[in-house]
Amino acid sequence: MIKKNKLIAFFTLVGLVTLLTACSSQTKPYAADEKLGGQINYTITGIDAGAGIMASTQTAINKYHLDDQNWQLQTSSTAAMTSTLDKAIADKRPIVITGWQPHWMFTKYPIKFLKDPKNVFGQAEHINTVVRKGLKKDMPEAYTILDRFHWTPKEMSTVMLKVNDGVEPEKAARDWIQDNPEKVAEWTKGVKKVHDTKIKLTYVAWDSEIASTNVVAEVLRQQGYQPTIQAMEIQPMWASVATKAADAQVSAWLPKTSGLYYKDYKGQLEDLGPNLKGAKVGLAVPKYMTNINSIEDLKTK
Ligand code: PBE
Repeated sequence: MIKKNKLIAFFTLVGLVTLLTACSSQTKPYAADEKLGGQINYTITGIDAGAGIMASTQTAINKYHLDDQNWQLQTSSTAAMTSTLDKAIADKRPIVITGWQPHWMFTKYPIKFLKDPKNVFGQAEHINTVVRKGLKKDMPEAYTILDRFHWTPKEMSTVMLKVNDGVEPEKAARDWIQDNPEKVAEWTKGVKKVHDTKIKLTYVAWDSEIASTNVVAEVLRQQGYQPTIQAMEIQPMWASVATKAADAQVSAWLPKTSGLYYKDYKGQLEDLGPNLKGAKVGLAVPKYMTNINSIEDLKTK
């Protein structure tokens, strides 16, 4: 009898130890002397499937031959990705994410871009304003403001951070406009006020686009427009302006990130050029992963 109890105790212990080891291997801090791939199940943590950065990352997986090791890109959302990043950083665990700037993830977390020697993501990006054909004739005031609208990554970040802190996007946009009257005056100088003219902007609900679209809509509202902004997937957003269902969008990350959509719809819309310069897209890791500095390191280190 005693023997049997001992045996049960022994196997319970073995089971417990196995369980603990299994759990702890998921929360193990980054080990520079072990292969990175095995530590994160050869997984890059991504965002929504339609995002340009997801297509570029898939290209990177192929071009850097990460597919030979069965590296995969996990689809989620920006919110899920940043929350996974948050938890990984809290435990100093390894993680590879799809990263871009401007975004508060680079302000809030100690992360770095990986070098991209094959230039899959491109050096720098700009975000363009794209309007429907005929807008200049139909709404010259809005056209002028949209054409002039431009700001810096830092200015965009101010609005993004506020929204991330829980402020309603419209309120964050109004606050920014109030704090930056000279900037707004630059966009609206000499433009006639209008009265209750409807105008529609479409966007994808990425933090950067929530910020820019709300600021532009608010400026147009103060000019006398009745703006509506509508969030949708990236492809319908491009189509909405091309088919004139919407008047404008300020979310065209180029030349690479939205490049395919731009190519498809170029002839059916008017490109007003950059509203923001100095954006960047790529893969990123926490800075404590000191030996991982290039996308090539994902395969070799
Ligand atoms: N982003 C942010 C988007 C554009 C805005 C880089 C995640 C993308 O299409 O990938």
